[in-house]
Amino acid sequence: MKIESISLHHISMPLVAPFETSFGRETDRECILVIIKSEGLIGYGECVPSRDPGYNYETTGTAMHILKDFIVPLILGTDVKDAVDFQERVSRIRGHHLAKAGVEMALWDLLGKRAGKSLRELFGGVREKVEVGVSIGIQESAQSLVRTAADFVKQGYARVKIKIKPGRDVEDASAVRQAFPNLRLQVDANSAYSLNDMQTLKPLDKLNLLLIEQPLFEDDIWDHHKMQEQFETPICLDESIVSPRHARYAIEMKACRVINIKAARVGGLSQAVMVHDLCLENKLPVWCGGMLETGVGRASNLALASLPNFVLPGDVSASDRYYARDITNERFVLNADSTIDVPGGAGLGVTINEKALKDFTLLELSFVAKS
Ligand code: OSB
Ligand code: MG
Repeated sequence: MKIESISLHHISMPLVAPFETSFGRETDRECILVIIKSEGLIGYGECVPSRDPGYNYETTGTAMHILKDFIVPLILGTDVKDAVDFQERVSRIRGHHLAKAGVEMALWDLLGKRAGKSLRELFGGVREKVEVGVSIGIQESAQSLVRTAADFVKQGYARVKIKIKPGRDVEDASAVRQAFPNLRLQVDANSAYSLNDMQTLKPLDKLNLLLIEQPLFEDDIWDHHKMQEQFETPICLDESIVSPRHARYAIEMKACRVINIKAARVGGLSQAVMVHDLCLENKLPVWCGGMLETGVGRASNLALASLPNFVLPGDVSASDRYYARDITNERFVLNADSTIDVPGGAGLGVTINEKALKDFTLLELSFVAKS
């Protein structure tokens, strides 16, 4: 595919409610929309870093820099065959997986549109709707958390994840468990603890949780192995799995029993499929993580989650859980069985609301190939 032009839109969208994790609180979601034009087609991709380096080291600022100064020059005006070709070119750029993944997503959108196939078809997805849950940020108190959880359960979410941090862990999780004895419940610490905290966290093991997500350091795998040895509840890794190689390390070290797959974190959809396949071979269940995506990234997550080993509900909630107004014309809705439909149109299967995109854009950079 001849890459004729690339534009990068740094956007900021108001969330319907603030989202608080162990690393910070967001009221507006920043990300970068990548738009690539090629041979009469337009491909869209979403780079998901936030404004601040809380989840990992990338930010919208670092991603803009890596995109404009390194990734764009490697592909603009050239013929990019496929995702393998793209990954080979960007392999000389260390890290910056969220930046790379946004471009790969746009290339997949183009590949699908050219072939007249959805991403689900291109990846070999096996389901037309995927089971989803909701990720609830830290609330004012355990009582307000229970009220928020009750509201989402009433809306039809059959799986709830709550964010925890030191001082807001066992009490919060116990309160939700007490209010909902049979709810599929899990917690996510976003790297807020160390092995010294095991005694504090031990009561979580008695709450019948689906999993405990990323309790320890974001660059750690070995200590998670030590923690898993002491816990009955499966440990799930998010931040630590930054590539298929890291997934293999975690499996070999028995550092977790579940992996949360985010295409962005592992450097692109092609890498995410590799992590999926590796986990399938090793009988490790996976689920699709989320980064508060716009409709563009949400479509991508749904396509990925249609692969066979995504057997746990994903953090891919309905559009109205995040944004009153989105940049896609399509909005994703929750079905009565706690699922969301996988888009069936060519590529990502979404279209852009140009007016909304314009209103949310803070900065736009465009690059056109010399003909
Ligand atoms: O750790 O899974 C995470 C959001 C931003 C950054 C990290 C995480 C999250 C979520 C939200 O948990 C998932 C979603 O609903 O998109
Ligand atoms: Mg997480």
